Amino acid sequence: MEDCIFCKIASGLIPSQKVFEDENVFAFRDIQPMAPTHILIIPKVHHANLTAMDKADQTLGGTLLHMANIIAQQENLDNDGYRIAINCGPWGGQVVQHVHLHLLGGRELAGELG
Ligand code: DGP
Repeated sequence: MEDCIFCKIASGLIPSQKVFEDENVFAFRDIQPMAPTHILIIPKVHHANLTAMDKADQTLGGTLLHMANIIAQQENLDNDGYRIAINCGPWGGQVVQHVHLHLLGGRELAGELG
């Protein structure tokens, strides 16, 4: 999508600290990290948010979750633990309108889910 910042990051138009890339998924470090490790995992195809994904996108959703698991292990987060979050819509705190998983770790996490 033309005006989407995460589409531009996934296509390399905007630079990022890339962590992982394959044909479907792109992962990069968050520009405003909330934890020592804060990685965003996105599909290359544009979906504005989780609500915009439907039954046909189930496999993609599973792929994103699987990649979060793999990246968490690569970043050595799996032993102490980590958090995966998806913000959806204004009350969910979503700012960028391209579906993304936050992978947070490297410290003990508290907050509303803690
Ligand atoms: P959310 O609130 O769930 O939409 O989170 C959006 C996240 O995206 C937020 O933690 C900051 C991050 N972010 C926004 N713009 C950029 C960018 O240009 N580069 C990187 N690496 N991260 C960005």
